[in-house]
Amino acid sequence: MSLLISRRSLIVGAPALLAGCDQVARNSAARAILFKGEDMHRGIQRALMDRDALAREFRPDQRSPIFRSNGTRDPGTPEYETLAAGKFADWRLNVGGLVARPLALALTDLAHLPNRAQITRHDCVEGWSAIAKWQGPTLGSVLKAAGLRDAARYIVFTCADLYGGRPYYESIDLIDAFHPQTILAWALNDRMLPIANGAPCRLRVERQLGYKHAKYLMRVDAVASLAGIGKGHGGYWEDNVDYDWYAGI
Ligand SMILES: Nc1nc2c(c(=O)[nH]1)N[C@H]1C(S)=C(S)[C@@H](COP(=O)(O)O)O[C@H]1N2
Ligand SMILES: [Mo]
Repeated sequence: MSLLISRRSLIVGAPALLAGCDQVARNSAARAILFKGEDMHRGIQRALMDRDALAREFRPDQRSPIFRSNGTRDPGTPEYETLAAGKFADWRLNVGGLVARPLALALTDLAHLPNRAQITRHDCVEGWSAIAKWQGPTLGSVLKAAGLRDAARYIVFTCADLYGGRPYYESIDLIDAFHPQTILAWALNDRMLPIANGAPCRLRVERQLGYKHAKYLMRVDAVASLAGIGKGHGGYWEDNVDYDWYAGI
């Protein structure tokens, strides 16, 4: 394992390629820690992929005429209805868990953090794709503001909706959390995120399949382990069906 990881770092870890990336997950020592405790299969799969590579970005004219919705199209709970009726002015994204400074961020706070806009292709496991422009603060900038504690290994996203009666949640590791294209999107194609697509804020984690892109975000928590969350497999589909936790594309 460690041999694979350090060889991979030698091949792709050229400093020029990594300029501007966060250091936390960008060296072999950090990777060795991140992979510790994971099963061999998962660790090797991830070690062999170029986790730092950027997802392809497209031109504005390549965008899909419509960006469809999938899964929950409206959480419809009384709490969510109240937030939506107030145009999400009272919504707060709570950032907590293994952080030094828990945060409660309003939409205006998200807009004032370092934002990134990107035109990317969304790939759903069910076999459809669509290209759209997304904008929001990088998750990395939010986590830096909160100050990750050393024990943090995963970021867990808690959503406002139940899908099929069960809470939707997702999780990613720190490599994806600090990937420069991983953003908390509040805008889709230059407009506020529609309810069907996860208003007021959803995750974009561009190197993974659609089900990882949690919509209707309410909480972002740093954790040391996924064991105590849901049924312990790290996400709605991972727990309730048998989808892979790491859905790399
Ligand atoms: N909270 C929540 N997030 C979710 C889902 C959901 O049902 N609830 N569906 C997932 C799936 S399977 C896909 S393909 C995308 C769809 O995003 P869209 O509705 O903007 O097309 O959201 C993902 N995130
Ligand atoms: Mo999906």
